[in-house]
Amino acid sequence: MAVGGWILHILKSSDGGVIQTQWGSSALDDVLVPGDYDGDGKADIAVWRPGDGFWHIINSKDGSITSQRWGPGMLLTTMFRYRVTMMETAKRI
Ligand SMILES: [Ca+2]
Repeated sequence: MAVGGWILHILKSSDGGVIQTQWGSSALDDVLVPGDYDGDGKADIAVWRPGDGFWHIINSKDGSITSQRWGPGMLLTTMFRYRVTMMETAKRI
C-alpha cells in the first residue's frame, strides 16, 4: 500500500501491551472500517477504498491479508455493527 493512511495503536487483550501498525492509503482516501471479518472474536484492521470498492483487511487470527470487493450496503452495516475502541485511538496521517 502507499505511504500514509492510518496509524493504529492497538491494545492487546492478551497482555495489555500496545502495538502500532500502519494500514491504508491517504492518497486513495481509504476509510478505516475495523470489524471482526474473520470471525475469531477480535477486531481486524481494515480499510475500505472508495475509488474501487475494495476492502483490505488484516485478519487477526493469523495476520493474513484479505482484499475483497463487497456491495455498497456492506460498508454502513459494518461500520455501525463493529465500531470499536480501535477507531478512537487511530489517527490519519
Ligand atoms: Ca478477527
